[in-house]
Amino acid sequence: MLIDDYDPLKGKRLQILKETGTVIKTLEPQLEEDVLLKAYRTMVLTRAADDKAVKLQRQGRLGAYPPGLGQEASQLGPAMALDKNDWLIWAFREMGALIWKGVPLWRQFLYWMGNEEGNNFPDGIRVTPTSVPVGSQILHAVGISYASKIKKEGSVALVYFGDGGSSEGDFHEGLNMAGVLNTPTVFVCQNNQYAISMRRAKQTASQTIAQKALAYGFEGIQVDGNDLLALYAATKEAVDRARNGEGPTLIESFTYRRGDHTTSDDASRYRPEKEVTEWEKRDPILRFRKYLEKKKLWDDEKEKKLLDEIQDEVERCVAKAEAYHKPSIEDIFKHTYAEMPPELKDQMDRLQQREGSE
Ligand SMILES: Cc1ncc(C[n+]2csc(CCOP(=O)(O)OP(=O)(O)O)c2C)c(N)n1
Repeated sequence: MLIDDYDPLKGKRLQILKETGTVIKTLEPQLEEDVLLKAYRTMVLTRAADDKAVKLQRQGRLGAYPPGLGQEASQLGPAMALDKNDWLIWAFREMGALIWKGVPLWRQFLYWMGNEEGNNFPDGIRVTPTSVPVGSQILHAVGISYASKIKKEGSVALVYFGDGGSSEGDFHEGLNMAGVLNTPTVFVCQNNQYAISMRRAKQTASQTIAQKALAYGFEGIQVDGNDLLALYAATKEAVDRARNGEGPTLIESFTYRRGDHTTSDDASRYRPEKEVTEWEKRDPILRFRKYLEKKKLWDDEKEKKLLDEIQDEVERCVAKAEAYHKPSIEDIFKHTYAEMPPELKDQMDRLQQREGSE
């Protein structure tokens, strides 16, 4: 039992895969080879798509974008522990988790290009839309999982948020109700050490974020956020517990944002270069690649082939998003209320007139 053994008050952090690519055999999750290879592909694709999104923003082809460089395992590991009917509720930096859940990559590009249609996911994919208001999605997750419990659906809701999100009222309200109602919710805090320029140490005086779960009456665990195997294993246990009626779990994924907060930010103004280079050495993708190599599942030739394939895939997705029809002015207004209030209607009319006269 990982969660019971990694009591956050004892200052322990779960790690299964070491930086050298070796594993703690007794804790190694038993994943099929094709799942391991798909996981590696997903992380490499995520990094390539993320890098492309930043470049597109610089070329004026995409709006503001939040890069996820260095957080690929932190995003993917938890998502891998979900079944098809489980819900994934995200913030705005979890591209890899969405790819795993089946959200088309081109729709993600489309969203950041400013088209709400990017949030229109195929039927049957239980992923909520992007949530930019920090922390609000935590409440949605608790509500969704409570509904699942009442309806005896057997589905679990997993929600991502950041260390900054853990300071919001929504976090405390959400965790409190999840504890009281014993909901099947898995809270995943991607502690990437910063909320824009605010360091983790200024965010909370608690030693860990995981330990906050204890005050709400359930378990918390801190996991190495650059270790895909540890994240998968801890989340799988949390998901199984939730499904068995044992209630919520808070997982703190201890990781690092190596890029800027968004393309509107310049992280070099508030964080030392040395800190970033230290974290580069803990790169989650490289670590996982070493693991696959030790298992004789990967080599340089396979890597080259994969990179070429992924380059093509990313370009195809960008082309598809760019070819998608532009949203109309009306689209900006029409999805908020069933019946549009007069002041919104007035704004829409004025904008339509202005566009018409240009
Ligand atoms: C309610 C709310 N307040 C402020 C903001 C502005 N804002 C956007 S992202 C962000 C920091 C979020 O940090 P964290 O939760 O740690 O997630 P990260 O961006 O590091 O992934 C802030 C303050 C917002 N979007 N919503």
